[in-house]
Amino acid sequence: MVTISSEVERHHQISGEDFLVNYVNKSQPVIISGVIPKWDAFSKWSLPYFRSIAPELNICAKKFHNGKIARESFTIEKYAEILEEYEQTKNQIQPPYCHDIPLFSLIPSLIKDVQPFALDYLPKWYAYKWWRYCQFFIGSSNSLTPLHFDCLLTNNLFFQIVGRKQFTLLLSEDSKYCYRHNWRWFKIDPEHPDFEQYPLYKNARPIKVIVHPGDILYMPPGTLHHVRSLDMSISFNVDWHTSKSSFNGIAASFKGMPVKNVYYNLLLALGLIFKVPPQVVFRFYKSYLNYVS
Ligand SMILES: O=C(O)CCC(=O)C(=O)O
Ligand SMILES: [Fe+2]
Repeated sequence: MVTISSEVERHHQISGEDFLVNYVNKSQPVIISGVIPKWDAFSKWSLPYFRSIAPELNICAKKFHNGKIARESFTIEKYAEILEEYEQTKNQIQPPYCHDIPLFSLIPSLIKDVQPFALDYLPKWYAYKWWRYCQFFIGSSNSLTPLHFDCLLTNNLFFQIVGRKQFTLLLSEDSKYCYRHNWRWFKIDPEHPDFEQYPLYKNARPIKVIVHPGDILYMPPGTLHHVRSLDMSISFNVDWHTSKSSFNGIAASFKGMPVKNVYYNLLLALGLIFKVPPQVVFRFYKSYLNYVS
């Protein structure tokens, strides 16, 4: 069954081959439903659950303000308390957003809650300890990730577990209308665009989609996204390369990609193009998961 959701196709249970041929190879975003809803994560995961299994674990949360990011660290115990209070009262300042956390590596018991994992959609190279490439996003309703593309120009499979999120997507060819700064961030606020200050944005074609629990959203390399949590939310993604995107990720050194990012792309290209085993590559790639910029 195929339905169109404001220009992003929504499919029920497509095969790995279909996904590769019709979406990855054509750089088309897609939402895939019906693949993961049987995961135990849907009945188990919540912030109180994470608190019950790892109360003392320290997690880093971010505040995005005027193009700058401030970081603060909390125990899960404290973070759960802050979010609970916010969801009950909704009248205080927006809590910081726990963003890009490798939670499966920090709490390995969570890995069994996402079985069988959607490995058909990833290159085989990622199958070995795939959870090491997952980054979590945990936050209150109204949390916001401002407009950006993913910093290594990877593909992104985004798994929505708890709550809904509204994504505003812009395909990479529209980035020239969005006023880029600092490699991967953009000055446009797609929810309140200021056409006087940023007139080129009139030419852009933003696509709004709502991602629900059980959905997988695929974003091709370089897709701009602005993400608003509509509810308290738990999600995670896998940023991954094909051999072609890893090559493009290296070539992006000529388009202003920071040297450190090119280094991580070189490592991934060693795996995807030259078949260096993941056990070897990951030793050097690991630090990326705490870097992400
Ligand atoms: O969910 C979010 O707030 C941000 C997600 C994101 O930027 C990503 O998956 O790359
Ligand atoms: Fe992103």
